[in-house]
Parts: sequence; C-alpha cells; structure tokens
Amino acid sequence: MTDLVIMAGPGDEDDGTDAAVVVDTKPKTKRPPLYKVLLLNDDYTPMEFVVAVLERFFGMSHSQAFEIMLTVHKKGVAVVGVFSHEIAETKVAQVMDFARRHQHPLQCTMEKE
Ligand code: TYC
Repeated sequence: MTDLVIMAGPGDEDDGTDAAVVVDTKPKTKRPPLYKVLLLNDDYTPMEFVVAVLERFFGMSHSQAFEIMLTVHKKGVAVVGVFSHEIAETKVAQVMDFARRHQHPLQCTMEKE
C-alpha cells in the first residue's frame, strides 16, 4: 500500500548513483469478515423453544433470551450474534438441526456484516 523509498549508496551526499529500495510500510494482514446470525419469526415454533435455543447455542441468560425472542416475534427478525464465517455456519447448522429434530419450522440464517 504505502511505499517507503530508501536511497542506498556510499556517502551522505546524493551524487546521483544511489539505488532506490522500495519497501512496503503497511502490514497487509486484513481482519476476517464477520457474519451476522439472524433468527426469523414464524407462526408455529413455541416461544419457550426459541428461548431455549438462544440459551443453548448463543450463551444468553434466560431474560436476555426472552427479550430477543420477543424482538423476533414482534419485528420478524433479529441479529442473535456476530461471528467469523466458520462459527456463524456452525451456529446456523446447530439451530436448524435442533429445530428439525423437534419438528419446528424455526429458521436461522447468516449474512455478511
Ligand atoms: N411467533 C412464534 C409464536 O407466536 C414465536 C417465535 C418467536 C417463533 C421467535 C420464532 O424466531 C422465532 N409462537
């Protein structure tokens, strides 16, 4: 990105024979992108089941889980966490599998932040 030019050659005076050495001054490591995990409302999944999901897979307290569940119920969707791609994928798979095993239509998705 940013270049630093170093003049390398014998002596302190610039006699026009110095070689230019170009080095990168900025580390090129980028932070990995983050993904929002979203929980979607539906008409059939019991409220207590959604609360249990938020406690189990997102480490929420009961009151925190209840609050987020109500937000999804009223608004249709809510962000329940922000993670790396791999962790977000795992959370979505865990929720979808748990809901399927209990025969609830609960939907969980992810999107890039
Ligand atoms: N709307 C559901 C009901 O009335 C409750 C619910 C909340 C379902 C949140 C899904 O992600 C959800 N039983």
